[in-house]
Amino acid sequence: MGILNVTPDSFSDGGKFIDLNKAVSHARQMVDGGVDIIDIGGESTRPGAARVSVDAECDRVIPVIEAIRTETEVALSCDTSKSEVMQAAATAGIDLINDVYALRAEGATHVASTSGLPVCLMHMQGEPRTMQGNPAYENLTGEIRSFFKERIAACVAAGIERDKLILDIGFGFGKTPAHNLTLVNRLRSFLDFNLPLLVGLSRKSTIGQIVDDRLTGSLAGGLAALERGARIIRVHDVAETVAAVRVWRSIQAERVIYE
Ligand code: 7PJ
Repeated sequence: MGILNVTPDSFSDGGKFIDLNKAVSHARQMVDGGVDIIDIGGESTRPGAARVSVDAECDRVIPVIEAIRTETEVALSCDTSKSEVMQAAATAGIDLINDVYALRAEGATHVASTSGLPVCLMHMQGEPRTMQGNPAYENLTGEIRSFFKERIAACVAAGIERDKLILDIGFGFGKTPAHNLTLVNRLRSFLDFNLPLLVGLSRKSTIGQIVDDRLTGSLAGGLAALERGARIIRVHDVAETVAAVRVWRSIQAERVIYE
């Protein structure tokens, strides 16, 4: 999954893709790099980021979704927590809802259910503005497992088919670096939900605390996640990730796939 930020204040892309032409050419570049899903987001969820109105978020993401949709078949997701944005994005032709708030916002389960789209449910302790204040867990994996159970039940109760759900530990969302790294290490303990696992650690501060070169660090982290059962990794650097994954997969398959 390649990240396409259309926020003027997102920490990594720093407003580079607020412009429609730039967003579309970034999308093309990801397609050329071998991306499977392009994740389009219009609200920064970095710690302390300002909230964005429904209209402002739609103004950012909907034209980008429509433009990319007309020129490529690649799967598109929308990174949003607002039901109105989910609805507009569904109408514009996305293939997946990616919600860091796990459909807890008013109306979100309803929109997801009626759209019939798959949904990624991410775990977050607290909310973006305050989540990095003092993240604390008595039982890290146990609490996240309970959260997933509760959200899966809420989604199923709202009419979303269970097999349309994807789970995400929420690397960096209300977690210390130690929590983040532990969760990737213990990713296998979430496999028994029998749902695809998504991990997003690309260029995040926990990676930056280990190494200066966040691209290389993200590649290593992404492979560690795949090795432990992640099915989707959410990344900024698509071509580099695809190359790394190709080598990992060749080893997995015990055969050379580049011939
Ligand atoms: C994630 C996300 C993540 C999912 C962001 C950033 C922050 N969606 N959206 N998982 N992170 N599913 O990219 O640094 O980890 S925004």
